[in-house]
Amino acid sequence: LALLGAAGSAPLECPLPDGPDSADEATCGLYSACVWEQGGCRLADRVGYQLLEPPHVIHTGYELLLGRRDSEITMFGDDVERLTVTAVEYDDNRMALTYRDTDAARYEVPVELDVPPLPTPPPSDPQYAITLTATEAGQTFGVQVTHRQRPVITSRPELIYEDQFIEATFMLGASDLYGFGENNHDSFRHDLEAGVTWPIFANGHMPGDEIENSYGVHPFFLGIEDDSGSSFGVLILNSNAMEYRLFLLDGVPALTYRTTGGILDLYLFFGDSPLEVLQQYHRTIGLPVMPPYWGLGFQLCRWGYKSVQGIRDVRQRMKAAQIPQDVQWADIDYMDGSRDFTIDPVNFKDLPDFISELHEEGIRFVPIYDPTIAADFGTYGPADRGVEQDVFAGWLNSSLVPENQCEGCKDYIVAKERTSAPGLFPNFFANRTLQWWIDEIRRFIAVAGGPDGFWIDVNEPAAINTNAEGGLQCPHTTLDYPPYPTRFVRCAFNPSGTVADHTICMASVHEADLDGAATSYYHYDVHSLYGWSESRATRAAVRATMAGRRSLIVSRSTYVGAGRWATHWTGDNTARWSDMKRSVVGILEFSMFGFPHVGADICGFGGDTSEHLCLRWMQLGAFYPFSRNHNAIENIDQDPAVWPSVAAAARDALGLRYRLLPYLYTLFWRASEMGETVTRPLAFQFASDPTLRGVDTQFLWGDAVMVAPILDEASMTSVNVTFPAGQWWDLRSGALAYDADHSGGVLYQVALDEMIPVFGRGGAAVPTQRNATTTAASRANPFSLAVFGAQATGMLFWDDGETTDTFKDGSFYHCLFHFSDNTLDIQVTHNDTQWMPDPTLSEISFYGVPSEPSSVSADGAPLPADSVVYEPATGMLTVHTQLGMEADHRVVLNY
Ligand code: MIG
Repeated sequence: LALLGAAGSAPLECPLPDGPDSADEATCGLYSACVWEQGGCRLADRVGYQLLEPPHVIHTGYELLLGRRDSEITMFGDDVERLTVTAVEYDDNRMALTYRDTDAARYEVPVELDVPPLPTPPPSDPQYAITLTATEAGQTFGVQVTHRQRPVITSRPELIYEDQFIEATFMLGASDLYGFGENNHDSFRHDLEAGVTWPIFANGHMPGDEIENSYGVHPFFLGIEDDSGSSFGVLILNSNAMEYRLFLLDGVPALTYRTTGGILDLYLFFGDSPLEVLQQYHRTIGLPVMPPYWGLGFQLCRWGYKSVQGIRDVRQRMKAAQIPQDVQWADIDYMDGSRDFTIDPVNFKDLPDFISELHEEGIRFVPIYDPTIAADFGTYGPADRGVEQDVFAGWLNSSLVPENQCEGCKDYIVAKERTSAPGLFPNFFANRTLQWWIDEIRRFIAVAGGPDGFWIDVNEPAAINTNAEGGLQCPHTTLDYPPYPTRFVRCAFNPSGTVADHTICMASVHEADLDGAATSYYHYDVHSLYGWSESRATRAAVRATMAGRRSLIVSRSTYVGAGRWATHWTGDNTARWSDMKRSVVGILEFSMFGFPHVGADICGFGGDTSEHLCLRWMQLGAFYPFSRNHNAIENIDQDPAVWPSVAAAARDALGLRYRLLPYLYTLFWRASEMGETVTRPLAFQFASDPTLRGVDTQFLWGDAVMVAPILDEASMTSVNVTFPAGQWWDLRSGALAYDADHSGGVLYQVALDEMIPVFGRGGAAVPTQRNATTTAASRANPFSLAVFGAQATGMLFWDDGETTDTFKDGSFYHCLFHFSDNTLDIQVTHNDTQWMPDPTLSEISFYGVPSEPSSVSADGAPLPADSVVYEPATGMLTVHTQLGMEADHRVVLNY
């Protein structure tokens, strides 16, 4: 409680709509909640709420009734007079703190969280405790949550809760803070000294170098509290335009959170490590979808293929260069007039034939879909059927409908995207729209004989001419012109300076009935859920049309929980070294957000790439969980077969990726069943080493494989690798690279024709498979195992790689590896091997064997001497075996 008092003293900045730089005495004087003091515009002390009656203790926490401290002062008016705050303890690791208007219903995010239904029994041994600073009527409200006695969240009294503006500041018990997005962060850990205010609101603009809000919305952050790695996470479940600022307030880490609607709804997660917190978070928002095995293969795309023959040519040179490829993509080029569900009748007329050619080779095809439906009535079925079934988003009321907006467009909202005609926007919140979307996809599959996956683009949703000169002007309601429009409107890329820049008007409406009760949403509230709703509809279409196949849905705009249905790529980066570096931050953040299958456009989307950049980027991208090279129209070709040097680098790096796929796939299974992460920062895996907290130029796959990419043009042939304590082996040479009980750095020279360093961690046993140029072929190979160090553990999960619910239905294989005392045990826990064309463990590599064993035996029988190879220089022992994987085995190194 003492801490609360201290935290309460430093003044808070007043939220001026034009930003802190607009602060002057006159502007400050416009707001009765603000005071001009010492040359700054501060929030008045009287801002906030007080208890109206003593707290009610409910069996899962508290219920509190609050009233305003001073009803004479306001920021933007329409203050909520009475608030009901509930503190709910769900279980030992999770609780919620929810602030609602006592007297009126407000919009709440329609995303269901997986928390126990109330009333839930009180948790037996919560890691956290809630303390209230006020207990008597009339006292100023404050709440503090401690995690194992340490205060981690302490509310400041100056809470503002108005119709279109909510602001809350919390003091935080951690200075290593990560998360919040989607933003183009340059570093993974937040820089509290810089204390930047970042907007969050779905936006389709190409990310640049300024402070920007990007495609998706994830109001989730995590703090590591101390040297033990003890951590907490916070989800602020809200979907309105918002902003956050992580900064130092009188030297103490703090968060100021502002949103423009909805409610203030905090979910708190606690764990002994960051990974535990993320597991709690992923379980709560919905476990990520399991990608098909082929989705882990290399994927090739570009915008600007001129014809089917153009794609065939690229495919040919990929094959000639023997570069692995599992998926061929097609951008809007294949469409007729950029319209969904059509095929260009001239240049892409043989697309269906091409899709079957790909299938014969074991390659998959993923085309793009835009949400916008061209208003080409009479000649374009999807639009006609859409109007007939009333699937498009309309206006708040008919008085807002612009005159003559387009013939046959009824009262729908019309905006321009890339289609030849004005575009209509499907309202994916309605069941009838889902049915229409499923039907259109089914019709397209019938014509094209594919696709295997769905690339759902520009679903922020993007509309290029809204509020632009000569474009559609949104009506002047408080929805499109809210009193506090957030920092978004001041972003460099927001030329109109409005909330609806580059998207549809906030005054449009979505009728909704997906979860039973019919309601309708203003676009203002659900704008950032548009990609979420399209992901959900597309997943429904996959279920309805693809007979139990997982498929792959890759969405540009995402929201909390959409990882259940779709995966993500980080959008329109630029072919620059700085964007390559930033991509590591992006994939680490999306793994936090529950999107383990994520990657950036390899070699860069915008602008021409260069041979060296593309070479290093192919090497890094070979270790993106979602590995796709993609390029914008009019840029030079950048598929990896273009340059012999890049082709060689791609063969090597993707070769290693394909060898490691059984391990990577097992990680994806663990993510989709247990909420684990696939790609991890060193800070989260080795959380008790505070020196690793800022490392964001390297990453891990699970806990066993560490990738150290080359990210700097200035040092294109060297990289300083940070090693966490322990033993690490260089997978390129098999040599021991690091062995210490503390972390440290080692400088590596990496010539342009050498692969970036990738390491195996001492203590890990990693299942692998001989690589091939497709996963269809690599899956047919026997398995291998890499055992790092004198003691190691690991596991393998395997199934058909293709159909849904294999784990639930028991159609899978699973085994455990355990090595110690020179004895390797392979223990089969579920022995359905029918999906393994060759269920044999044919090679085991032991890294770090100090001396040559006299013999090696398998299941008690010595192996022939020529099947055991020992390299004294590296200490690597390779054992060739023929072990059937359906049964347990024991392999012993005899001395
Ligand atoms: O307005 O479909 O982010 O990957 O190539 C651009 C063309 C629309 C944006 C996507 C990008 C894609 C491009 N799209």
